[in-house]
Amino acid sequence: MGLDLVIRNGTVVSASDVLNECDIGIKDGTIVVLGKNLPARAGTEEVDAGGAFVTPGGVDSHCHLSQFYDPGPGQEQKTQVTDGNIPAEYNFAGDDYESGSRSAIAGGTTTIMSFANQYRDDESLKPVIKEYHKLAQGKAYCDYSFHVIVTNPTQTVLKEDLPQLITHHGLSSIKIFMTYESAKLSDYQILGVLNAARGIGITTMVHAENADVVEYLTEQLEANDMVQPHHHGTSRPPLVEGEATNRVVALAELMSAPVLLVHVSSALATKVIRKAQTRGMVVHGETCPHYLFLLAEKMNQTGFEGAKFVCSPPLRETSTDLDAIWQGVQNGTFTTISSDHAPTKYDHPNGKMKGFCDHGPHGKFKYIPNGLPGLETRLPLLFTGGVLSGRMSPQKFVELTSSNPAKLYGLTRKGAIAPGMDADITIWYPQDEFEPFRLSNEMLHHAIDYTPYEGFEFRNWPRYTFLRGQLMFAEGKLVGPRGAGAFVRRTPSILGSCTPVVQTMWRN
Ligand code: DUC
Ligand code: ZN
Ligand code: ZN
Ligand code: ZN
Repeated sequence: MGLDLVIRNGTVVSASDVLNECDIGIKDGTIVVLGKNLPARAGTEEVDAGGAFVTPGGVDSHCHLSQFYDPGPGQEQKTQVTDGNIPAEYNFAGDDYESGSRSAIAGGTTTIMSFANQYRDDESLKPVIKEYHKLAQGKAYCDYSFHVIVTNPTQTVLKEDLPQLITHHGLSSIKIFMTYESAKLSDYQILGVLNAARGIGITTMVHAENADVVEYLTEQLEANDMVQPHHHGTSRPPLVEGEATNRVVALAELMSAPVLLVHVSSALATKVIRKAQTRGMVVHGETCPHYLFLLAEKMNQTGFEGAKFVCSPPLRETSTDLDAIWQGVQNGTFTTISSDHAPTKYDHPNGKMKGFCDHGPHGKFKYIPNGLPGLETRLPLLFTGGVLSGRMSPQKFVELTSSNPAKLYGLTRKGAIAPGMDADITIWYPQDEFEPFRLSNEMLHHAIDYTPYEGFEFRNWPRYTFLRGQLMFAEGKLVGPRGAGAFVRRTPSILGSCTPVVQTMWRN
């Protein structure tokens, strides 16, 4: 067996083990053997990973690319994009598949899952799935899949599209919203979605915030001229997330359906999830680096700069919430840590400044697009602030950033360095050879004009990123081509999807 590539002597980490001085043999983009002193033939490439951690390429199961996820209060949703390019008149302020996936690969992430957002007046999910294939095809630097956001759960969606989602489209997850005028579903609609998704292997991701509370508090704040960016946080206190989390867990229990709470930010929501798990429900939690490393004070800056940190759920006020999220990471409440990369440029009329222009002397937080950039920084932040700071073992790091998201969303060839898996591999620097540095946005590969982690110290960074055996990123430089990334079909979740069935009279 002639190997194409051997990665030598690395400290190879899986979700369960750390293998010292281990070689990885790769053939045709697949890992075929692990061992010591693997043989090389003429033509076998060799990479020295001595003294360095070698981890499976990151799987980022939550990012928003080429997406107009919330047009903002009183604004129409954009019409459909049909030719695979975002029309110039959209004056798009976010990341598309090219810039987003470029940023992912430069941060050690080899698979991303982004969203295909059903238009509110579409009867079916099919058009938007087609549209997102066009938006992504040929542009990506890493592999990708989609979650479909269901904003209009018609009978076509529930009875035709969802049952075909896995078999026909290779997609095994959907996302629903409990907030945002343009996306939110009623409890009645949520029950319908959960009932349709249960038993067919589809994971339902839920954005849990109470829409009415947000609307009410926002009105009260506006009446008192409390409209600056940091009041975005005031309008969404932890109870907003806690109540909605509790409600959707109850709805899921009624339907015996698995759910995944995305971007969990508060102690309250974490506790609700933990309790549901303890009584045997399949309730997964996802959190994000910004809820582990940033607090609400970031929104409280001079001028309008606080808008750079506006996301939903918001950054929390005190370390009580931040510590509870860390605890949830450590005790297994969270299944995955994703970036929730949902960026817009700051200095752009459709970016963060949209909340300023034409909205009075302080701007108005309710017009600021929600979301932060974070695809490229997710792994390095967690490596420095988790692994190297002793808050997370290397195995836990791999579990939460790669193995679990792969299993949860049915990516059967991703998330592990083992024979038969795709050779998606991230090699870090040997720790004693790495010069710590402070991050500045110019070092990043996204299309965004800021990073929330400006000035943060990093004590390691991915040195080489391989996608199916192809070197894509090396020592700070992109070396692989645009279009190397491909769409990956997914299977049902392989992380358990059998919440105990509540006996019902109404369902036969
Ligand atoms: N939800 C997300 O998942 N990302 C950004 C904003 C939001 O509301
Ligand atoms: Zn969300
Ligand atoms: Zn104020
Ligand atoms: Zn998101």
